[in-house]
Amino acid sequence: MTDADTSGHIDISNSEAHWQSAWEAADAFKPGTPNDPRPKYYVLEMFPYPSGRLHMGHVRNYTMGDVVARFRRARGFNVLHPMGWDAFGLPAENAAINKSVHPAQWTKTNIESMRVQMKALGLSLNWDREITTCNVSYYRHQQSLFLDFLDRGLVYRGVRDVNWDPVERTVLANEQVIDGRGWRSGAVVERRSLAQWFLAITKAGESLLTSLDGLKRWPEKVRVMQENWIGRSEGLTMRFVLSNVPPDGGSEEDVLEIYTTRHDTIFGASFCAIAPDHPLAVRLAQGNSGLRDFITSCKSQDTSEVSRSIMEKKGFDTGVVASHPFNEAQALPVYVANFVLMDYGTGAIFGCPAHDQRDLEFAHKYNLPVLPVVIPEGENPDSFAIGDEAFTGVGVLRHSAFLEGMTPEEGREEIACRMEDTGCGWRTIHYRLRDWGVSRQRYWGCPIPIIHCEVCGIVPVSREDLPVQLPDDVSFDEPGNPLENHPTWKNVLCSRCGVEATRETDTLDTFVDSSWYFARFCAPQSDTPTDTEAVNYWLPVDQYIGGIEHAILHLLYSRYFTRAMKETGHVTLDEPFEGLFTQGMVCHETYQTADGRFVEPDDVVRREGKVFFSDDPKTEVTVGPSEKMSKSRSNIVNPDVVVARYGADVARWFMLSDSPPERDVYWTEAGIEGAARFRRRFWRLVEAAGDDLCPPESPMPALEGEAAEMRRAVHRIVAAVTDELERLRFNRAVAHIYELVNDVAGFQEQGAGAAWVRREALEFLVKITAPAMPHLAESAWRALGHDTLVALLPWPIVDDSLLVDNMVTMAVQVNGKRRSEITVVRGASQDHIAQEALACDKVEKIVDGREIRNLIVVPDRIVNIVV
Ligand code: ANZ
Ligand code: ZN
Repeated sequence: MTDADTSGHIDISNSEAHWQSAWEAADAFKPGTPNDPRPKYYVLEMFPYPSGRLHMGHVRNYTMGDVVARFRRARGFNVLHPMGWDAFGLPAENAAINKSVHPAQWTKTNIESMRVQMKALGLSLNWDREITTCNVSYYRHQQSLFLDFLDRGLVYRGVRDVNWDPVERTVLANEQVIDGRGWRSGAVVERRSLAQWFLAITKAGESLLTSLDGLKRWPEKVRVMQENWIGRSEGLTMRFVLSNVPPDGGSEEDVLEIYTTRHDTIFGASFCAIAPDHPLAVRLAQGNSGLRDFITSCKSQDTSEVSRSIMEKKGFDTGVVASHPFNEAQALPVYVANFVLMDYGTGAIFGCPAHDQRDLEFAHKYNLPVLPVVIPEGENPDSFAIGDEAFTGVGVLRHSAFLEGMTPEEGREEIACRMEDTGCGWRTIHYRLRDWGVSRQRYWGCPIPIIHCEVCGIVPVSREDLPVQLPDDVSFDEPGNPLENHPTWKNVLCSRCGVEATRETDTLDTFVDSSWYFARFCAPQSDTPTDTEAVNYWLPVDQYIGGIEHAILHLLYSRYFTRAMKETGHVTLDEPFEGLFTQGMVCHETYQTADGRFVEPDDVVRREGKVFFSDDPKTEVTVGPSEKMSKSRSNIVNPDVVVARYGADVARWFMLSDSPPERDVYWTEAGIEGAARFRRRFWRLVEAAGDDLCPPESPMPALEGEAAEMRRAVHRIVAAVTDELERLRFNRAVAHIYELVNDVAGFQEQGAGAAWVRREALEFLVKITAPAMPHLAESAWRALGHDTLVALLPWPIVDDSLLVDNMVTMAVQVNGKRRSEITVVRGASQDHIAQEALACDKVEKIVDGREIRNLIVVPDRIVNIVV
């Protein structure tokens, strides 16, 4: 082991690896059992997808988690800090197609290299709990959870439209559809209805919404995003009587049920519209080829929220009319319209163009009346007109019969009451949240443990036949799902009746894999999905840390899954993550040549304030703004290179020091150099102190003067760092550590007291720096004459009595008039205070050599001088 040469440099590569093996040998990060007397603390970073390489975002995320883990351990907690791999998913299949490597092999190789990278960062992880979601030892339990959910009705089979790539013969995720075409084939994507598996998340909508309030240690913005995603809407379902419906053999009364949240605008209604797949539309299309064509044309459109708001609103007048519920004389034409969705509300609306932008665009296109009924304060109801923009603000209801003069809210109440009285309408609650479709027509995912039997229908695989293992021998040469094309895997005997049947070839959405891994980490070897004692002890996760990009889906799914696991007896809580922290991104400047090509940071050189392309030093490059590091912008800094050059501690330090953890951090050469300088300075400080320290564990001598002051400062800084780390304000903790280094460097006192205080200061400094720069801390601890590991030591104990402010400010009066003030040590002698008071410039001037007739000291408050 070579900690340092005489020049103050540390042999980074050797000493970091050395300490990593020392920690491992000492089992330093192994959590205690549920019987441990210490309070538990579960800290978790969102586990990575094994893409093959860590990026700086990972480094930032895991460094923060590691600081929390090391800090909590030192503070006396029993800490669980595990790591694993979210290992199923598309990129592995793409690699199989493009590079002819089996997804399992590709994934395994990637995991191995990323694990090496993580270990080099010195993360204090419980590697013996590692979980890999593509291992059958994990997904077998997921299959049994699926069956438990199925038994409880939490899983069901339904039909939903999917994006179908006719060339690849596969279903595409929304993100894989670019401008209506398959991302790889370029083929025009079709919509197809497929039977799929769903998790009934909407049933938990209310609970998922109301519990958000209790998540006090979650960022406000994440709670708001989840709230919007769940999208609770309180409205009214109304029945409209239809006429002019072509006879179709049915005898039911023809009514249309619509859903609205703006029933106050009912007197501004000018049409009704139904979704292209509404049963009435389907029925009417049977005898109407024009309508049939229109419906088909709607099928090819994307139904995302954004595209629906910007796409052209189109409709087809069915000829059917609906009578206005409060004005039978008014007949509203019924359209089939492309902006009405079947799976929201009732799939039918009444349109009020004056107060809804989509309805307005529709009305303009089909020349429907635009009648404003909500009139803004101060406008004349008879002249107020709507142009290209609907009025969605508040105002007073006009042209509205019995609602005349009411506020919109009063109007809604009145309409709701009247409709409920007549039975023509009822109050309804809808959620924007959709049930979670978990079927993926993919190979590289957890097989869904279901058999399709012609006799019995859908048959769950019996428990004793679990796991359903993915076959290894698959071919990616043909388009489509390799499980569909596999000659034998698919064919099984029905476990109920014994006839030949087929397996479900869909696999589970990888979001399922990541919806319960945090529970599995509590007892990763358990032969049931969770171990009751372990989950009851470790859950909830005390601090979860990850990117804001997971603010909605992953977190919502995990919250739902936890509820479903509770219902099926696998856990006893609803909310899996007590504290959530979302860190900012790692950004870097971008460099572009004149022809628009992005150049990597390593390929530019700076000269005379300009930046050039290093391959061709005459070519100047344009420096663009700092943006999230990404391949497409070529502004990535490779963690391996940074760690090799500066060491893990420096990378970690920079990640923590430069900006608040929730904000983006801008990677700069100057920044990382600054971190490296600080590390050297720290080390020199420890080395240089050598002879000026008392021996370790010496008793504290009596302290006074500068030494006592220094000790006070040290304790105050340690208290501040403790507080900042409690609140995850890493950059502020770093700032305090800088301050302490400066204080220690500037402390030049000699003598027994100073030697003792200096040692205490350095030892505290080492311990409070250890969470961020754990390797440096160990080396420094050795240099201070110890042979223990900092990783196993408790946090410094702050002497609270040193934190109370010791100085007191007193006013100085001369002849009853306040003239000045002095700051003295609390409890200072009367003589000392008198001297200080008389020595003030102002006081001296006023006294001006006159005789002091009286001088009264009111301790800690005031000095009265009479001349
Ligand atoms: C009449 C009306 C008048 C509406 C007005 C809005 C403004 P939230 O709040 O998000 O729940 N709507 C209802 N079902 C729909 C569907 N399946 N497809 C498309 N739009 C639908 O939105 C409720 C409003 O969205 C409803 O209130 C309805 O239009 C529309 F000045 O009814 B409203
Ligand atoms: Zn059967």
